[in-house]
Amino acid sequence: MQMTLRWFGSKYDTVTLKQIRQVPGVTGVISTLYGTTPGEAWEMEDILALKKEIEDAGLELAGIESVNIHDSIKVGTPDRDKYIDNYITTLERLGRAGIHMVCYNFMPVFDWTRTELARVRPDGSTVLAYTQEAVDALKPEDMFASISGDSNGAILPGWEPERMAHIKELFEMYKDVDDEKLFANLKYFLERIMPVCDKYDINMAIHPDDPAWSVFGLPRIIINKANILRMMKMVDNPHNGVTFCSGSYGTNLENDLPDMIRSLKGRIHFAHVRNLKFNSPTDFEESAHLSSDGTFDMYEIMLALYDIGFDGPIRPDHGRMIWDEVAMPGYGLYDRALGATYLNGLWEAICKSHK
Ligand code: DNO
Repeated sequence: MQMTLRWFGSKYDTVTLKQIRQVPGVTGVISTLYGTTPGEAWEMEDILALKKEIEDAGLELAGIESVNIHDSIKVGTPDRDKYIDNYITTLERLGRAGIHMVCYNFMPVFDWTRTELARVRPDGSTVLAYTQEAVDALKPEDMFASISGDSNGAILPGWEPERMAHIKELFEMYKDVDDEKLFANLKYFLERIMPVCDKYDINMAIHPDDPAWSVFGLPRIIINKANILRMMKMVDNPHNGVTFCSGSYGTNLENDLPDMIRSLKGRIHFAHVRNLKFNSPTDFEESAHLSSDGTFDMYEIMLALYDIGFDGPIRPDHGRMIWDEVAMPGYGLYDRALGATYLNGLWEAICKSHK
């Protein structure tokens, strides 16, 4: 596996490539072209400039998170082919630039959803948190405003204000889309992009829905073992793969994370590894990465990845805000660096004990 951190680009991130380079064991970053909107074809020169900037800092661009999918593709409207053509052009250019892993999601309207961006924990750190009760009390169009005050001025991935301004129209677009329709639209999209993925050896890695259940009555399908295996079978090509995100699948306590990992052998192309602490099955907060601070057995998760021969990029995921850092919630430097170091420690111990 290759340890990486997500990086939001020099224009948007408070964390620098130089700082990332100094986190022991981190050799790459995961990034994207910020400033592009879903549906457009990326320019080759922009891709190459991003890659060069990262390489000049002594790191590798280990993959893209995300090339986002236009809502017309998810909804399956008649103009979807135009947007799929643009997606294919982007993949072609990424392939030609030597980039072989692309993370994306198929969540309607909202990307990941949290109800608090700065819940204070007993140690004074602040974390992202979610309660179903808070969501149930809100109208979707008020969701963005209810959390944006705590974002430290950052634009959260998936919560771009331009999209949120059209939230009512977005809900309208999805009104006839149920789980089956979403599966069918995902299949259509994957079948169209697989030839270019085969040609350039691009591993597509779908990110799970977070939380792993329906919010605001919207359909959500990438939520559990049965559904993800259905998706793998539906387009049975190794380039149709998964971002295994422990914190997203883990929101549903019925998901057995190590078992899911083992069932996805050969199809996990990217891993997000983090821990959650549950106060009730529908009230959770993002703890430190250590097993002892949360609910998941992080050793078992890393062991399962080791057992299936996982060799893609991995990253610690959202961290706590600690040591007075001011950064995008979940994406400060300090706690993610601690997370990377901890995961590297687990991995070293697993490798040595298997010699
Ligand atoms: C949240 C992230 C998600 C993820 C997308 C993938 O921090 O894990 O926003 O990047 O869902 O497309």
